[in-house]
Amino acid sequence: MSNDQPTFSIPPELCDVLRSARHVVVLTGAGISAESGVPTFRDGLTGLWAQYNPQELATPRAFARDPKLVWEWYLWRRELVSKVQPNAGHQALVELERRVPRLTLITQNVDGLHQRAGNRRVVEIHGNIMRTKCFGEGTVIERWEETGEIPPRCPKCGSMLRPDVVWFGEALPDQAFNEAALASLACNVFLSIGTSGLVEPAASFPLVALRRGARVALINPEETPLLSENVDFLRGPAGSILPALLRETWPNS
Ligand code: BJW
Repeated sequence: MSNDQPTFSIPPELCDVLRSARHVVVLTGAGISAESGVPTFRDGLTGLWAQYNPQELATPRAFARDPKLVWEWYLWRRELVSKVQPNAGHQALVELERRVPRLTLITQNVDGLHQRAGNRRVVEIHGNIMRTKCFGEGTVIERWEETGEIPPRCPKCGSMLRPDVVWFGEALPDQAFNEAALASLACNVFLSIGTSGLVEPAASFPLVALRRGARVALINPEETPLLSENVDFLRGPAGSILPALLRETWPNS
């Protein structure tokens, strides 16, 4: 075998539990979109944006201080996301949705790639980069006049417009949070995929599932704080691990 092959083994017990699960929860983070060419959040930015730290741009304070900078950063990311395609990891989750009686796909990603891959129900806990809302009133805005002002202004109240994403210090959308929290309490299997597990409240969802007796697996090339003796660690890129997990769980299809 060549050295650059990912090395991972999938515990047969995980496949058994997955095969008979009534409710599976998947939590995804930036790592699942990395193989599509979307930089992860904690990787340094490249090119024009190399000098900035994403964690310092994704805050209401950064937007209030320099709205033009933050708006242009999101414009750059919107363009990037619109040019990339879902990868084998995203596709495997579409297949998983077909295989299990109930799948709750919770994503921290704002790139919409799960929906573009074909997952029907996606719980977006950090919003969606393609939507825009009013910074003053929080309402989603679909059309506005391009006057050359950056950021553009809300046609209803004149406040600045901003992307409809959740920044540090902001509350998650109620419905998405409730759905994610309830599913974590009720599932039989929880797969945490491509997330550093550093950002709350998402980082707590697999711990809730673990405490309630679910089988929890971590899919990531790197160790994360979730790793413990009670968690299956499938070490490697999601685009290889997820198709292998499906093949080994449902070998005859
Ligand atoms: C691969 C791979 C491959 C690479 N395959 N894997 C409790 C304790 C301490 C702090 C807090 C707490 N509760 C709340 C906080 C504060 C804060 C927080 O968590 N801070 C931490 C930094 C400590 N949380 C919040 O502020 C949240 N709000 C909140 O809790 O509100 C409470 C409230 C209630 C009522 C009123 C007001 C407030 C909001 C968090 C919002 C996070 N937003 C962002 C930006 C979204 C918009 C945007 O994209 O611009 O979400 S931050 C950023 O981090 C983004 C991500 O979704 C999120 C998570 O990152 P993720 O996905 O894990 O990415 P990375 O880059 O960290 O990791 C990538 C991983 O992939 C790595 O592990 C790689 O190894 C792996 N990987 N290639 C698989 N091929």
